[in-house]
Amino acid sequence: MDKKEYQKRLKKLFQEHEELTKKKNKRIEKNFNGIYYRYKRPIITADHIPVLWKYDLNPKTNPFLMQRLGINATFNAGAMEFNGRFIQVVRVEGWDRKSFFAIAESSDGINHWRFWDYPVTLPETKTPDTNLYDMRLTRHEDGWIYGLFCAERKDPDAPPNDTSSAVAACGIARTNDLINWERLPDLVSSSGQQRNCVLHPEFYRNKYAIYTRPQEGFISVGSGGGIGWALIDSMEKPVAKKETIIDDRVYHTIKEMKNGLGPAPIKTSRGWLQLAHGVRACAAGLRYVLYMFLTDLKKPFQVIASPGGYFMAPQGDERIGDVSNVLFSNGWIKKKNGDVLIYYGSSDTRMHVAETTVDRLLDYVLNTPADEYRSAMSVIQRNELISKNLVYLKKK
Ligand code: M1P
Repeated sequence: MDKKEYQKRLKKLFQEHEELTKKKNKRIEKNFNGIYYRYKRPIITADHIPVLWKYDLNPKTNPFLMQRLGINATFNAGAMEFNGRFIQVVRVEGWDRKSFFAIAESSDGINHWRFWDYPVTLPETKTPDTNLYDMRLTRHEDGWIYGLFCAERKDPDAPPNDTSSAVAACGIARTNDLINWERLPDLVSSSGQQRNCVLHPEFYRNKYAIYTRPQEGFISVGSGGGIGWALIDSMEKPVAKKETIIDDRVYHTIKEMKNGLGPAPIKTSRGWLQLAHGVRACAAGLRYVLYMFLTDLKKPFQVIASPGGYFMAPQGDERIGDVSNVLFSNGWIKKKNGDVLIYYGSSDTRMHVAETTVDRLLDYVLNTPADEYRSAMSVIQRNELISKNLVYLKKK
């Protein structure tokens, strides 16, 4: 490539990236379900990754201006407000299939997401991690910001020809500035595998409380599963002596096969709003949807409202990606005015945002009928709604 062409391509790369980050998103008003608004375009994609992270810009060492370290996907981000800005800790996956964390920032939580200069450098424990992903951020009342994430390693007990068996553990790190991270030991629990662990923001009886997801295998939960609750004495030596399942998987529901908590819960006057994902198996593979429930303010392990069915399911382009038919959320932000921004990854490929309010979410969890587990009951629920509506319309 001659010098002129090289410079032209280089300029175009930066221009295209700039244009992408400057594009404004549009709220979808059509077919609003009264619960949340979706936005038209994804908010963070692999193309949002800075040019400097992918290309060697020196013509001497990269004469064809090739991507040297490509990015496959940007998804499943933790989120929080930090110094007046909206922050996502994005799971960034390279062409090499390794995920790492990188912080993207926006001034309104919806538009113009830009990555910080460098990805997060997370220290390792004595047993190096093979893959890290799905960080849940918690601003704990002890003053630290904690990140709990999946630390995946090859199963040391796997036979030599087994190159896929893995062990998932709950990795833990903390920070004050989102730049310098202190790595703490992984959570110790009696279950073989842990993913989807979330730190509750407040102490419970002077102990730290962690929502867990005990499972037997790396993919399958085996006889385990459900969203668990465990108390630990210290984050420096995190040991979950006992896990109690607070939200189980149930036959023929959206969480028949497995489930896992999403972000740290939002505290409201009526209880803790909880967002989770539920998984079922079908001919097309696993289907991941989001669902919600409410837990008691004083006993956050006690479910007090549990709307039936899913809250959000993959739609349109969201249905297609690296792992299709998946919605996954591990980040949301409650704004001071009561608005809530829900960040969700689609099909393990890109990030989206949905917009709602605490009031709407409370109405949703408190007034959506529960799953009654049988078709006949579903018909009764719907008939009741229709009859009530007919009476109301007649009176009007
Ligand atoms: O591929 C779908 C999801 O699979 C895992 O979630 P879970 O532990 O509930 O099965 C995670 O790898 C998640 O990142 C991914 O989106």
